[in-house]
Amino acid sequence: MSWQAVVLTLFPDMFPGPLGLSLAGRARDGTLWSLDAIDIRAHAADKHKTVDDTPFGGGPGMVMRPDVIDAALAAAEARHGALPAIYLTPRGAPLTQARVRELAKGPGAIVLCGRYEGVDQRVIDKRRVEELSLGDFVLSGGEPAAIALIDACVRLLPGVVGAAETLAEESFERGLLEYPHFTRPADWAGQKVPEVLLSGHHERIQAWRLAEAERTTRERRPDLWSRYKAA
Ligand code: 9WO
Repeated sequence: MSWQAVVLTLFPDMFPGPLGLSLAGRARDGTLWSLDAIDIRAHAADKHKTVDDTPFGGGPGMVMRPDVIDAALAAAEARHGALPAIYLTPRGAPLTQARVRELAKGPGAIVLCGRYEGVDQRVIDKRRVEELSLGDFVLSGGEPAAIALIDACVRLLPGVVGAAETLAEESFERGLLEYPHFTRPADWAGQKVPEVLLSGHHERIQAWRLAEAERTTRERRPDLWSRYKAA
């Protein structure tokens, strides 16, 4: 059974987008993973296809109606069976590589893309939709975040990325940021590649890479660094 990505969006034409190219695109032949973009507007009840309304309590913007989102989620589950449902929002819990790994190991995910100021909280709660954030910033909608989340999951599916060890070595698996990468030419713009990387001495190269991953993490992400040191 291939990994099922189901996206609920007001802009189905945004998909597959980048997911139709490169690694993810080649794997999307239905055997490794599949993508279904469901138009939320198709599940609006009235003849005007209304999907939003003004916020109770006043304030700027509009809110997506709970009945419309509920109907779209029901259609997704009817079509694809029970899948974890995720709502990408700045209000969400931080997405982690550990959560990505869990999702990639499962049957797939329904990804709800909000627009306007967001989705009525009652349908999120009723359907126990998991609220996740990619970072502390606000997009114009959830679609770019959905593409990122699906890409992060698809690249972990068996057979999508060639050398499994490439993934195994990923520093994130160890809770560290990646070490810096270099390629030819060895001398570029007067800057040379670190000598150790040209030495062919694998233990020294591995030690240098770990030291660089630790240095970068300590300098840029004290939160990750303290967790790594405690582990
Ligand atoms: C819109 C808006 C308009 C006026 C005043 C305040 C406002 N807040 C928002 C807003 O947060 N809109 C979001 C748009 C609602 C959920 C979907 N959208 C979204 C998701 N923007 N950014 C994300 C997102 C998702 C995951 N990780 C980071 C950001």
